[in-house]
Order: sequence, then C-alpha cells, then structure tokens
Amino acid sequence: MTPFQRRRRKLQLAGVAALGLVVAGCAENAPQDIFQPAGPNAQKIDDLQRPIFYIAGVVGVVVLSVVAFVVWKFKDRGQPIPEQTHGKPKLEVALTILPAVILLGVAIPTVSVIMDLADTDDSECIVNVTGQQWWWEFDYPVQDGCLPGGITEPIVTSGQMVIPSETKVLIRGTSRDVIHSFWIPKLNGKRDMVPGRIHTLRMEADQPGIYAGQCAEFCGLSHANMRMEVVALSPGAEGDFAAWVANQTAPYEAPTDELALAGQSSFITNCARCHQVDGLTDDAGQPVIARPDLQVYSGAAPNLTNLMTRNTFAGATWDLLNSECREDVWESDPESFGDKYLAGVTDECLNEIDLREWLRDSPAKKPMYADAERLEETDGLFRGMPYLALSETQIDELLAYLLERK
Ligand code: HEC
Ligand SMILES: [Cu+2]
Repeated sequence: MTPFQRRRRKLQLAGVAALGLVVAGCAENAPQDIFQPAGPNAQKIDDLQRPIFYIAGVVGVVVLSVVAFVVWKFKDRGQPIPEQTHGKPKLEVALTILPAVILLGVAIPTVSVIMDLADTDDSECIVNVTGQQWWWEFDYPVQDGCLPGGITEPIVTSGQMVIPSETKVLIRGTSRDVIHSFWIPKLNGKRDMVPGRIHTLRMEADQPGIYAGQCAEFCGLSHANMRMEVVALSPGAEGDFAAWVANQTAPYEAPTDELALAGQSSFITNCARCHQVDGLTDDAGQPVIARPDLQVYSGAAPNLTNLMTRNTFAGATWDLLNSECREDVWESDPESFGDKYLAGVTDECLNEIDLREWLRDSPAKKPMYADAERLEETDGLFRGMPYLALSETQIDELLAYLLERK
C-alpha cells in the first residue's frame, strides 16, 4: 500500500468506529439517555432540544454539502485564477439576516425554557444535596413538604436520593470541597454545585423507578467514580415514600446476633470516628458521635445508619445488591418497584464481593489520593476513605453488623 492508500484505510476505519459509537449510543433503554425524559423538567428540555437539533442538522448538512461541492468543483486543475470581485451588498445583507433570524428563533424558546426551569416557587418537597470528593450526600430537613404529614425528623443518606414520584422536588445543592455538577439526564439538566453557594434545581419523576446520573464536572482523581441515582417511590400517606421515611427515622436497634455484636464494637473502634450511625451508643451508654471534620478533607463521610436500604455504595459506583437482585429491581414495572426497593439488601441479595474489597482496601478499589505521602497538602486529612488494615475476622464481623443497617 502506498502512504496515501494507508491513510485512506485509516480514515475509513475511523469512520466505521465512529459510526459504531453512534449506533451504540442509541440503545433502546439506556439509563442516562437525554432523549428519554421521565419527568416534566426533562420533557421541557427535550421539547426544546429536538426541533433545534433537527434545524441544526439541516443547516449542517446544507453547509457541508455546499462546501464539499465547491471543493470538488473548483479544485486546482491548473486552470487560470478566476476574475476577482469585491462586494455583493445584497448577498452579504441576506447572509447576515438569515442566521440572525435562525438564532433568534432558537434563542426565544431557549430563554423561555431556562426561565421556566429556574422557577421553583411551586416546590412541594425539599432535599439538600451536597457534593464532595467523591460521593453525594442527601439530607431531608424537617418540613411540611414531601408527605401529607411532612418530615418530622431530619434524614441523611447518600448515593441514592429517594423522592416521592409525581411531586415537585426542590434540590438545594452545594459542595464541601471543589465544584461538582449534579446531573440526572432523564429528570433535568445539569447544575453545578459550588462551595459556599446554594444552587437550586427542580426534580420530578412521573413514575416510580430508578434514574441514574453522574457528576458532570471534573472534580479530581475519582471524578469518574462519582455517580448518583434518584429513586422515585409512590407519593402520599400510604405510599412507598412514606414507608421509606418511616424506616429511615425508626429508632436504632442494637444487633442480637453474636457476630454482628462483635461487628458493632469493631465499628465503634474503627469506623465511628468518621461514619455516623444514629442511635448507636458505646458500652457506657453514651451516644457515639462521628467527627469526620477531624479526619476527612471535605469534613464528611456517608451516614451508615441505614446503609442496606440503598442499593449502591461509594458514590453509587458499586452495587450492594448482586447482579440478579439488582436487575430485578431495575427492571420491575412502576407498580411493583416500590416493594422491591423497600426490601433493601437481604442476606441472599448482598453483593459481598465488592463490599469486602472496599473494607479490605478502599483506596485500592477507588482512587482517593494520588500520593498518600502528600497528606500535608490537606493538613493531614484524608480525601476519601483511607486504608484501615482490617483483619478478615474483623471484616466478617463488620459485614454482619452492616447487613443489619436497614
Ligand atoms: C477516616 C474516615 C473514615 C473511616 C475511619 C472509615 N471510613 Fe468509610 N468512608 C469514608 C469516606 C470519606 C467515604 C466516602 C468515600 C467515597 O464514596 O468516595 C466512606 C465510605 C464508606 C462506605 C460507603 C458508604 C456509602 O453510602 O456510599 C462504607 C460502607 C464504609 N465507608 C464503611 C466503613 C467501615 C465499615 C469503616 C470501619 C471499618 C469505615 N468505613 C471507616 C471515611 C471513612
Ligand atoms: Cu464530582
């Protein structure tokens, strides 16, 4: 092959690969498809982006075809340079006005949708969202909203944000370290979460189900492992969301099983300085209060009170459910979804492998600091969860304890 042929072969291969990627992006039920809105906010965006996408597509095809035609028609065949002209006012004015009209036609509905999405006066439920390296915390302030009786005790969770379906939820978002961006493509656009500021975002899901997303602003080493899911449960006093709230605020139950009891004391020794478990008391009956602000750069670590009511952990990157049970939850229809989600992680469904690996050596599983020797940059505080050198016996005990955190 001549170099020219080789280059052409390479271009052809690149073209086929690009086409493959485009086709792969059209999966029937992709969890983060921006063209499959599942709530009114995303629907508004979709109603806007589709016509604009088509218009831009037509303009693109026309422009590229004309360019291709001109390149082919007037390519250098040794012909003399054509006569030079200057100035065609009519054409120039027309070619200025036409794009201006198209841009105006795009701008008016765009600005109107932006203003509409920014209006949060009609919110029916408030959830505070806080980003940090590399997971999301969700907390529910005491309020009259979300449920007919309101929420009477604060709830703190992470990874999966549980909301009532068919309810206008107001997200008040911020960050504890660097800029992150909250993005659930099927429910709304992106919103940056910035330290020292509170940004709002509307969320509403038409139906119960799980809606996946990911941090959309590069935020450091494990940015790619900073995911999140919105879980919508049926609304109302008798609905699944009410059952979820009741369970999250239920009093702490100490384990009765021997292994889990050993796990509880191991947890107090090894984990409770960072992780809060509400209602946990020490041998002297004193509440065990976590101080992640003294340990972790962001000043926070996930609340593990009800760890096994969520399906994922560590920035929703790994599943707490094994793949069979996870599929069962994800693929259930909206009617049976709530029951399946509320069952939490049962003994049979636990994905032990990933959780064990996490406890054995979390920085090996999820990159947390490029160089563990450089802790002075963060005043000796960790980014993420450090290596804890636990024994396999301790891990067995801790797993038994964590499995009861429902
Ligand atoms: C120095 C503070 C610190 C200690 C000590 C610590 N962790 Fe963590 N842990 C973290 C941080 C920070 C995260 C969030 C990491 C992430 O997702 O990127 C985390 C995440 C987790 C998660 C995932 C939770 C979720 O909802 O995503 C589990 C489970 C966990 N830790 C268990 C433990 C156990 C069990 C111990 C004790 C053996 C322990 N941790 C000790 C800081 C700590
Ligand atoms: Cu992030």
